[in-house]
Amino acid sequence: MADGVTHVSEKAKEDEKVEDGMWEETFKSHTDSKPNGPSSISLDFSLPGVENVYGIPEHADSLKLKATDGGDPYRLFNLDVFQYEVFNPMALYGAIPVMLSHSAQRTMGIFWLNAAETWVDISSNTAGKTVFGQMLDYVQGSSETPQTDVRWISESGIIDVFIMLGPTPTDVFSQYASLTGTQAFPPLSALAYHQCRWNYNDQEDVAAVDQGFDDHDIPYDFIWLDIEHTDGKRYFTWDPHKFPQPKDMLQGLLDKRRKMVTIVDPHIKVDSSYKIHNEIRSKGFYVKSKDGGDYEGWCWPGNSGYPDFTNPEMRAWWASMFAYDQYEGSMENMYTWNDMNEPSVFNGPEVTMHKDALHGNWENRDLHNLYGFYVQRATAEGLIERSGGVERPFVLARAFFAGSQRYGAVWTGDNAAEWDHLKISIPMCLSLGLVGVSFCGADVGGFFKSPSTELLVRWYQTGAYQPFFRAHAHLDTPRREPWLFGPENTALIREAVRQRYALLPYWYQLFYHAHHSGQPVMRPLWVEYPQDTATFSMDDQFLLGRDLLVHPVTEEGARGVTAYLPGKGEVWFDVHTFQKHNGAQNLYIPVTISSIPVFQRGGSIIPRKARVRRSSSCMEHDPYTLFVALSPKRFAQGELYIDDGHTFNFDKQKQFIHRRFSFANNALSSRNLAPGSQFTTFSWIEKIVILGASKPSKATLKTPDGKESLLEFEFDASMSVLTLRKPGVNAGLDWTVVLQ
Ligand code: NBV
Repeated sequence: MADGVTHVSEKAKEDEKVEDGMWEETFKSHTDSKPNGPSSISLDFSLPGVENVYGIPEHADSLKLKATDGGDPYRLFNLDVFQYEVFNPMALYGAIPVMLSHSAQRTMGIFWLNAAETWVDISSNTAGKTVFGQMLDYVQGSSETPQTDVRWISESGIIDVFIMLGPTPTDVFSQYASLTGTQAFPPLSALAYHQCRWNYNDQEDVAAVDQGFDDHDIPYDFIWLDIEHTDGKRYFTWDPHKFPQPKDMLQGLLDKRRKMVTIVDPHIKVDSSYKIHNEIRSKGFYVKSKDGGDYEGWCWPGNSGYPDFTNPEMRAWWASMFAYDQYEGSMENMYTWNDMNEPSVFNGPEVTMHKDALHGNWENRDLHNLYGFYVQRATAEGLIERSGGVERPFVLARAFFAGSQRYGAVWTGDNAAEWDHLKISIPMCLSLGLVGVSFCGADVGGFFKSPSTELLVRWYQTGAYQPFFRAHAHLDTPRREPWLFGPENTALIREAVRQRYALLPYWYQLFYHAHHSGQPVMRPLWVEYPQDTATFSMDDQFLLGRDLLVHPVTEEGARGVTAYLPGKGEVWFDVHTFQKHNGAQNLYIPVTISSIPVFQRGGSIIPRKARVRRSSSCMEHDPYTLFVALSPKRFAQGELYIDDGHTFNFDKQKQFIHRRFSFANNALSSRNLAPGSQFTTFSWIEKIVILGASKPSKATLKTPDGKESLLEFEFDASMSVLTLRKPGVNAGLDWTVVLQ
């Protein structure tokens, strides 16, 4: 008996240990009261035949996810992480609980719809096996089928899972889009170049930087103001000394057809003389602490409240604050940046909100990863409303969740001016694209620290071919506007930015498709070559749409890169030299500091605008050059999409032009892809460059009115490039060019 008693009391102690932290948990000086007790949900998935899984951003890791057995799982919990490490499964600013699996046979997706803290464990029976080991298995006829097992664990909520069966990558993208929506179609200018730093100091500084771009002949569309532009970190206000006349400043930009972004963070200064705070408090719109009072934490403004963005009434009120008469000094060329929307709480556990803080009846624990999503949503709705529903918004956010693509762009947060951070920007944006978020970018130049000139140049060259293209820098770093590194480097940066502007018609078309069908803009190669196992784990190159392959130089001191050109029987053309290369091969490309290796797929037609101007909107009516890259069978196809570049009229009134270009049987034609749509453009076709061509004896332009005219042309026999001069036909009309 005595023995038994001892036994029981020891067991009780054991139980207590096990239960430690289950009903109340302490983390550093923080206590999580766990009023509903311990909870968690979990489900295991076995994926037979699968060796490759992708997605579940945001992590600074390779595109192909790693087996985590033995190590930390991938964590999904929106956090403001200071100086994050690369190649690490730790949680970052955003969370999209969507994983894709891919094999040569099929692509599938798992959408684990849960916004609580989530962990994903991956194990694989082929992980860790060398290629030799795998070959040995194959030769010996090992009967073991490759398999990946995935365990999802969330702290609270219910099991709500969607399996997207594919079987193709395209199918998975549209299946996922049908659940969470597609990429918002951004204003065209948002796809151009953005100049940011923490901070542009005052109106004079903004004017000088703006002028610097003109003096150095570098286009840009947006200049950004970080937190220092406000009156004491009170968002929706301006520092009265540094920015006394915001409208004059905005008008100055407008006159040059340029725009501005100001930051509006979701932490609100607790200050009874601040209108925004008073209204939120009096309407009861703040998140509440577990005791029922307004939840308060430290952030930039000092003591701050956090509006409850999960409340639709709160969001409607927040949206109304962007009206021109509410947000004083704002104008139609001013857009918004939502930073710190994880939310960041400097004195909170892990620099975020306490899990027992309350959003109505919901604990933050249950919906934590959705907070940032709702901040961006309310802001985007505000920008739409201020224009009476006419204008498309542009909002950049740091935290995000599944579906955030509907409200704007995201960026990869506070990276560093290091080569590894430049490299990781590729898999980070590719992972986001796979799960719906096409509009992604990384701070060009790196946020923390100061880049070497070579790194800065390489970053511009890489960023010019990533969806969201913005330079940004920490407050404590030396200035780094593009012209501060000597004329040669200015020229290199100018060239990278100009390449971006020339390609804007193609970027715009890709975003139009992302908006329509959920297909990613920036794609891993396996999306287009699903059976080519050589493409399954590439972190250093990517496709833009189907037709451009980019292998930026991301190695310090590089003298060459090896790009993999996919597609047996296909050809690829170097877009700079027009040299033709066969797929599928590993191609060594010698590089200099000016090289940005980009290839156009034989069989495609890409529209560009060749004239350099101050901003994208200055290029609106400029003519197009068509680059026709012929397949080995002398065939090519492409598209052109045009609308006003900024309103919803493309959707509501079908005001757009969508053309199909086809080259076949020695004739190139333009046909309407969207009968019933209406739009007129001043732009015309200025030049047609045909790669992989042979020399014709004549080129005739035919229009539907029966008119025929001979076109001047040049033929470069060494490169097989045929250039047709001035077809001069309007870009919205039917036409055919016949080569004889
Ligand atoms: O608002 C200041 C910065 C901003 O520049 C950066 O882009 C954000 O990611 N912000 C973070 C807050 C402080 C960073 C140390």
